Amino acid sequence: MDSTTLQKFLSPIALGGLRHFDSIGSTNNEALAWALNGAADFSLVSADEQTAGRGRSRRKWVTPRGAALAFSLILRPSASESASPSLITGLGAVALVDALRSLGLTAQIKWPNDVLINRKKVAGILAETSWSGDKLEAIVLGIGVNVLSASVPPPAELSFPATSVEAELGQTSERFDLLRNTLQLIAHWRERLATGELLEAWNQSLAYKGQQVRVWQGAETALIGVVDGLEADGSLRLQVDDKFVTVHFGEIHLRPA
Ligand code: BT5
Repeated sequence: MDSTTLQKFLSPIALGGLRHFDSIGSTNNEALAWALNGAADFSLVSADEQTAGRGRSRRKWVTPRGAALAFSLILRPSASESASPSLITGLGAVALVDALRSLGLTAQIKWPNDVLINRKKVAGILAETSWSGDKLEAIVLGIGVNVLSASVPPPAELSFPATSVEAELGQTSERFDLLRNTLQLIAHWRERLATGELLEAWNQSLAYKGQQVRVWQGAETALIGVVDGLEADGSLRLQVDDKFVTVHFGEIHLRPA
């Protein structure tokens, strides 16, 4: 879809602006640069292909041409969003889970930033912040979704099993319908961020609830505990033996134990 057609297709959504690329390095990089140059709230960068898509800690995110969704939304944070920027990852995840549900798929959120279907990763979220001194100027919410089977990287490139919407549905679906629906749901849940409803929905879709997981940060020894739920700022609460431990956002890995 070219830029003009996409603009029209997304017209029911109050976007601050739109930049759509056939191919780009990373939509998050473009969005961060645009945010520095005055992008309005809810401006969108999307691409048919990323050649340098990023996950956390500069890990690679694979987006082959025409097979996936790769987009980044620029949010100019309100006071409550500035107070809890970590909820923005949950905002993207909950919206996507809802959008997938409307396709008939049950997805879960593997804390902190993966969306799973049948225990396989269908999407990854990368929320990044842009600061001016101690003022949070913008949050870039980057989302990559494997839509067609061709978007799933070979197992050798993966640290966790992956899937696509097509593989899980057993049929193809229209990428841009999913994009429009997800953006509408992001706008919907954004209004419910400060009320606690977003956190409740995130909690409800949390993967491994009541199950034992291993969580580790960098090279630290893994913490083994049972997933209990989320704290008010989106941190993960684990039950470790007879006490609760809060795991904060950061360079975290979580796996079923
Ligand atoms: C993520 O990081 O899962 C966040 C991915 C965010 C991608 C979006 S696309 C739009 C925007 N622009 C960007 O440049 N990024 C965002 P992390 O949890 O660190 O997971 C990265 C790991 O996922 C890699 O090390 C691979 O093992 C795996 N991976 C890479 N591509 C994948 C894919 N298409 N499907 C499933 N897993 C993948």
